Amino acid sequence: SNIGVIFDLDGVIVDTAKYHFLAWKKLADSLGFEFTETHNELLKGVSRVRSLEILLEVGNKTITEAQKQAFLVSKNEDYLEFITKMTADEILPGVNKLLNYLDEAGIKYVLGSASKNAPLILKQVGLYNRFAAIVDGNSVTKAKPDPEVFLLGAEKMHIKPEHCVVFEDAIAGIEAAKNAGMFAIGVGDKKTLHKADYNVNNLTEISERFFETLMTL
Ligand code: B16
Ligand code: MG
Repeated sequence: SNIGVIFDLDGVIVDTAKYHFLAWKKLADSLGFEFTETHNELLKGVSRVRSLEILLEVGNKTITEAQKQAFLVSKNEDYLEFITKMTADEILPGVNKLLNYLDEAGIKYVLGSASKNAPLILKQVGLYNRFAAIVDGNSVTKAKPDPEVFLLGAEKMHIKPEHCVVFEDAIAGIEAAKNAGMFAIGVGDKKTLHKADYNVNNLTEISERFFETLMTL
């Protein structure tokens, strides 16, 4: 096939945002300020380090570099406690069906996530071996909205960026896809993701016809 697909992880394949929230909230609690689900929206698609910076801005806290490193480690330990309990039941609606269709149609797909825990999460839910490649927070130096993660994904598939379709739930991710010159599909709130080329609420809304049409473009 002449097209390739790149999937974001959190918010597209699984909902790990709820676990990030619980782990960040625990840190905020220990520092004595409130951290809400609304605040958590700001962290979606954003790197771990940047997430901590945003959290500290919310709490109006300044800390030392050493403390920062320690908080990043402890937050991830708390997060991993949730992640290591994940099962295939947590794969979001429409994902398995779409991957099956892509396999049948011979359309390549890779993961393009900011998470350094992406391989572990995919193993937990049994999807690790399905992707042609996993491009994640360990393989890139620049975070979304920089296009690096998606350009690397395209390279792994040997598909030109303009022939790649990206599924993303975060504003920074949609921007990254557009910066890469790709077709961006926003998964989630249409108003929030208005920069996307196409919008769906979840992957059950992507039909086979949709890809057949894309391939003829
Ligand atoms: P980690 P995605 C992102 O995943 C999350 O949306 C974001 O909230 C998180 O801070 C980031 O991964 C880094 O995750 O701490 O596991 O390295 O949406 O890019 O798949
Ligand atoms: Mg995401």
